[in-house]
Amino acid sequence: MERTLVLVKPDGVQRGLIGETIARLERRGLKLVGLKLMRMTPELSAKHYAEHQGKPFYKGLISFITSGPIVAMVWEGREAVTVVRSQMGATDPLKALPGTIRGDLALDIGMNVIHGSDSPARAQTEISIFFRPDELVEYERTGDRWIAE
Ligand code: D4T
Repeated sequence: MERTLVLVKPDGVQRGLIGETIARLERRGLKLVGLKLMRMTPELSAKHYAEHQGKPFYKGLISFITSGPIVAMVWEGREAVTVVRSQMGATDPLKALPGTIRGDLALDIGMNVIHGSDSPARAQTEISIFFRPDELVEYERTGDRWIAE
């Protein structure tokens, strides 16, 4: 089953949106298989956002993402990467549709509450940056047979 990395960014933690974010993904039917509250170090954030190095918003992005605790999670489900991306909404919350997390809960392109991996390959890399294999939990949920046939 596909897995994806999700972060509740420092703005989401400070605004009390951890529960809201988890609830939306959980209600959709995705399964939480890894979870930690942590603070990203400059080294970790440089690794995570390596593709943005050199871009005009890079310095601000690193300073924001390391400015307070985040919640890192791994969610599992059929097409989990695509499902989370569509539920997050567009990077710029002003362009995100109502009903999405960013479209309902954010206004700023930097402070946009949530991160989700943008491809299955990226998800694997990102999960390995944030979690050791033994921190991910495999389990069955009794309700799973009512989510997908
Ligand atoms: P993340 O990676 O946080 O899930 O966001 P996206 O996948 O939706 O968007 P991204 O990788 O293009 O951008 C990463 C991160 O940088 C911030 N950002 C982005 C910013 O502050 N200014 C900008 O112009 C852009 C493009 C927001 C998300």
